[in-house]
Amino acid sequence: MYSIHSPAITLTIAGSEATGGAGAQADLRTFQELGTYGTAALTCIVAYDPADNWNHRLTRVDPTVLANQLEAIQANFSGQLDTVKLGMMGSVETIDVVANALQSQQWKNVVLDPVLICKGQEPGAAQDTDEALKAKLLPLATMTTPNHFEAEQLSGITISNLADLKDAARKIHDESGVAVLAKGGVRLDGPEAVDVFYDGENLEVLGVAKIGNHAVSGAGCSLAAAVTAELAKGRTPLQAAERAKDFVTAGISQRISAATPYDVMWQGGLRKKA
Ligand code: PXL
Repeated sequence: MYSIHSPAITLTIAGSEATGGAGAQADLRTFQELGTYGTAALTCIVAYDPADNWNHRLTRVDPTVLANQLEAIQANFSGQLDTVKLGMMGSVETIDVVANALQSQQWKNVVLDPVLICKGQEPGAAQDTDEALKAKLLPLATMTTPNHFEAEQLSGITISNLADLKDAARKIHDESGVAVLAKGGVRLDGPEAVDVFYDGENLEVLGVAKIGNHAVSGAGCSLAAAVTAELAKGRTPLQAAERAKDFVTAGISQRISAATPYDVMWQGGLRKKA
């Protein structure tokens, strides 16, 4: 005997980060933890180089191979899949394939984590990709989750304090029409890790006590993935942002130690202890 189960279906279009701290691996763990059925289409493969200060070795997935993955996922869950998260893209060609896939069906929620650079990468290395992301994917998104650096890039505002972060969130929303969760994280001074949510109506400051002053790998990916899972389950963007923040805070407080210069967040942080 069997029964048909219908969890919300979630999709991440993201890079693989082999150690599992970030990228599709973190997204899938988050999707599962929050009770959705996660699928993933890979855009690129990142392998840190332990012999070169953990710099990123990036291999792009052939755009046709990405298109094939998306075709399979969309056909398999046709009528059930209406929520997608966009992570690291890796190239302009990838962005074109993703824009096509987004336009090929209706979506309720398109969450863009505007990954411009990863920890350890050189800023400015991929200017074309960053511009294509802003021009082609941001207009198709319903919500975006820029970190401090990405919010500065998208808004053109230098962010030194909470007022700047609010201005940046407002500007990104006003220019794109999407709901914005702009993350101050540990980058802004003060005892709290502060994020700003703005959707054109509500401007909410989400703050929690900082857990140390070190960035933790996977927090950005997991936050956007948690927002995605909560939206897929029918929460509003603000509710999804609040729940995602709780999820990440618990995961950072139960971090996993690693040889990289940053620890890794644990997606099981909200689980009840056995
Ligand atoms: O944290 C951003 C990020 C996203 N996606 C992939 C990554 C990283 C950073 O390392 O490797 C695949």
